[in-house]
Amino acid sequence: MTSRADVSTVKAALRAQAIETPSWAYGNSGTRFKVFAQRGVPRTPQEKLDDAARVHEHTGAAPAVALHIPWDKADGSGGYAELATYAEERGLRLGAINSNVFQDDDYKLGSVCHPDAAVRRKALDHLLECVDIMDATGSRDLKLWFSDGTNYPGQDDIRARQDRLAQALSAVYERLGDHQRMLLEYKLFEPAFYTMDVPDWGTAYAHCLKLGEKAQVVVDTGHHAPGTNIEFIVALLLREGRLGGFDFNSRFYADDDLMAGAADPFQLFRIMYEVVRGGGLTSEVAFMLDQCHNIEAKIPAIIRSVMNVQEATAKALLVDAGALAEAQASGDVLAANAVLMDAYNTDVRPLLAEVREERGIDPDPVAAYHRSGWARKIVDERVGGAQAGWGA
Ligand code: PSV
Ligand code: MN
Ligand code: MN
Repeated sequence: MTSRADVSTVKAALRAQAIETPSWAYGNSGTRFKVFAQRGVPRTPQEKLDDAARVHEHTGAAPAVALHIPWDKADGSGGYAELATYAEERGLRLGAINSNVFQDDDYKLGSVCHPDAAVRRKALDHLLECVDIMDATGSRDLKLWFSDGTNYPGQDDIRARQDRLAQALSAVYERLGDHQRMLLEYKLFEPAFYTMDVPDWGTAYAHCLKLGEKAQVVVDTGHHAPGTNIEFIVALLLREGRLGGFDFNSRFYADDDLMAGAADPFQLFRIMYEVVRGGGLTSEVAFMLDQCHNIEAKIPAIIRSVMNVQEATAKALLVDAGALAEAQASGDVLAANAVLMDAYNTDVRPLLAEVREERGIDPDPVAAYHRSGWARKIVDERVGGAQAGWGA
């Protein structure tokens, strides 16, 4: 007896999936060598939301936009509440608030792990301000990524830095409202090259465990050593109830921030299979993109990324769970692997086209975007684009 998921269940799950896009992906970005500025990019947080609304219109699957503070500062009269209303009027909501304690000169030796208490205080104040912003925007998630670390053995005390980190996290945790969460992101290396203070999922998990259930780990797919089995991490965190979300992107070498599913669609499928298997296809797991489009057009690249996540999800949903369980129980290694590969090798594009048509969307979102004339309109109307944040 097999139990291949029926098409209507798969379609319902695909219709329910929401992928959050990052405000910074709409702006200009680049490497430390050069930012190739594109014409027509947003100059304000509002214009980023205008572009995000196009992505949602053409995919039906990108209703939330993550902000990065202070790149998306909204300190005008209506402030962040007004920005939230602006989003709502465009069929969007504001998603995770990303803190930024990595761009000031003060943070040369770290932020919340800095040896100087005054710098730690400044960083903590920013994190607390981010929770104030969440109150105004109605955002559920505070995303914490720390560039903190050291470059040389002996530069600072590894254990003391963990103590400082724990103190700051605990102060932020205490400030969270009942329905707010903190998502702690880890990164193997860069900008620090000897130790990062949150280098891996284990460190993030250990801190989250001590803090409580509102502290969850976020998996940025670009933040691992080559060859790391990310789906194992995902399976484990989900099993422990600590997978808060994803920052999806692709990497060939390190933190490349290319489009999700571009470098290794098979890995994305394996990750999404573990999500489905672990019951993680719910709003408790935030499916976010964290990408930079340095040389390609931004809006169609974000549409493509959303579609890539959808395709990996569709394939994961098509895995014949019954056949897989049977093969696994009987120790039939090849048959078990074949069940997974059958799902991965299914062309799900017609299925996703149907899902789009059923909700009144063009089955080909990229083509529909190109036909819409939006790309021309923003080049004509927007003069002088803003940087995504890096180097701004
Ligand atoms: C760090 O590399 C990171 O992935 C963090 O999520 C930051 O918030 C983001 O990049 C900024 O682009
Ligand atoms: Mn990230
Ligand atoms: Mn990153």
